[in-house]
Amino acid sequence: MSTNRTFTMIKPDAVANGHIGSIVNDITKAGFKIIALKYTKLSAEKAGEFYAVHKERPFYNDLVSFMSSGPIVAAILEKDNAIEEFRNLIGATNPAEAAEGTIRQKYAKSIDANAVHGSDSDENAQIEGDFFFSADERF
Ligand code: RTP
Ligand code: MG
Repeated sequence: MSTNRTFTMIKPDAVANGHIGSIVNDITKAGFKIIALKYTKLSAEKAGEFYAVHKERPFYNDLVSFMSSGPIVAAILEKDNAIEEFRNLIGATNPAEAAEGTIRQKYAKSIDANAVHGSDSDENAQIEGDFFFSADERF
């Protein structure tokens, strides 16, 4: 189990608003190494599978529909203490509550369209990375 990796997606809102380059720049400037990177789009079925853990939550259907509404960028990132460091870099789930200088504070508009995803545990980082990337897509 690698404790120094996390998984992220640049969500459809940030892609549509032209923030891919700025967000990748913020991520690499913060000291994360890119292990894998992909520009892709989730079908509604795949988005539902990815977010299955939230199935019983009231926002599940909106989340699945939003996450399959346009292309995303998926990535595996490496840094010491990656999960916590990355969640600090992106800020609170609700951008209105995200700290100054965080990715969500800078690029997100709402709690639904909140620019980026960050894994919440080592176990989920592994599962989420495996969802998008095969072994020969990691460097
Ligand atoms: P993420 O998984 O995207 O990194 O976000 P997170 O851990 O900060 O938040 P999580 O609780 O895992 O929720 C996943 C995504 O669902 C949307 N959400 N909406 N309307 C709401 O109350 C609500 N709560 C969560 C957000 O887009 C969140 O990123
Ligand atoms: Mg989460």
